[in-house]
Amino acid sequence: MKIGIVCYPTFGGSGVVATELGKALADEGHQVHFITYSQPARLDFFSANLFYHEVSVRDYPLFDYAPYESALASKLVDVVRFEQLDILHVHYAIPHASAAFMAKQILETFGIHIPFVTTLHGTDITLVGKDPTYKPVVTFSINKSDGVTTVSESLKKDTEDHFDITTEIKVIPNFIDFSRFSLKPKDHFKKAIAPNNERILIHTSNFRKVKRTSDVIRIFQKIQAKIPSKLLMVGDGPERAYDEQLCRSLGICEHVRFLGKQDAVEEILSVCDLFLMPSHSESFGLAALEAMACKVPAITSNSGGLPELNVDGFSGYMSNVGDIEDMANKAISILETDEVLKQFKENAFARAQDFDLKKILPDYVAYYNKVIAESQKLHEV
Ligand code: GMT
Repeated sequence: MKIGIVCYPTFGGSGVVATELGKALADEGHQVHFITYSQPARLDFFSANLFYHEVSVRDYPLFDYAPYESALASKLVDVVRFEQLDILHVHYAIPHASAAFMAKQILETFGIHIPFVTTLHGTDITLVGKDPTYKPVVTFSINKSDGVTTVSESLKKDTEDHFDITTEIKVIPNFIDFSRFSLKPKDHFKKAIAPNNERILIHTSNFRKVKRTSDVIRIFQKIQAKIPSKLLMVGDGPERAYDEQLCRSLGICEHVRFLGKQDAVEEILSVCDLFLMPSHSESFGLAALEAMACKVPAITSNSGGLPELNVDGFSGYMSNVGDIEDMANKAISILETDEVLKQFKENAFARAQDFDLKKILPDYVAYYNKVIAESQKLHEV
């Protein structure tokens, strides 16, 4: 199959899923073309089946806002025609789904019928998409997609509850590549972070408000008061400066390290004991899955799709959004004894295996085949 993938090529979860999916499809022999405005973060190697087409937006004095969506649609038309793609898969509704729809209409004028699949990842529905600024376009482009997937049942329900959806949505959850995410021997790093064998907690995110990173700091403060421990804050974003300030005012700076954006997050996870994800809303929680794959249990909120990933009392625990006390107590119950911690680590790993890339990839391939077959049938008539 020849597949075109459109995504935000950044550190965000949707870009990671799109890139990892493309790499796995290429490994299986499919030809994969990424069409984005810069090289996706995890696509920094050579593979015979992987191609990258850059969307460049021409600046012009008239434009206060350069029309990225038009540039993307034009690029899609160009790549589909030249590379003779079979299907487009766009990740994140805004503006990728509407650009794909526009490209599809233009391609029809050349007698080319290409179906497109839209994968909804979370904030494109739960935050930005619901906003009246975008809602009519998001609704229209979801309904005009030849296939629509969401990363959890919860996101499917949110989409159906908040938009006037006339198309069938298929749930295909996030996945994990165990050839990358597994325990790495990083004892020297553990010694540097926790020289007195303290427990190590970790949070990874883009530090947006929705992640409630200040809750992470406050939960940790309560844990630290009971159990010798350290906290690693990985990633960067708008809340980081406030969080650093909060650590100062709580007097816990010597126990908290802000590491910024990190490529080899699996190496850091390998030395950690517990993952904290108190998000206000989380459609799946890929970062928690990455932690579990490295045998790190998770304390999460019970929002969105997190209950579909984190099995309460097994791979970690869940609490109501904002219940810092409960999250801290549950974390302490895991960290208190080596035996309990060891059991939770094994459980987290076992749960992660349900989302092994090898199990999820065939769902995408089968879905592409179905969408292509339906489109071909439509144009035979
Ligand atoms: O978590 C983020 O803010 C990034 C965001 C994205 O779209 O890049 O992640 C979303 O997609 C991930 C991959 O499908 C999901 O695992 C995350 O749960 C989801 N984030 C939210 O719903 C907040």
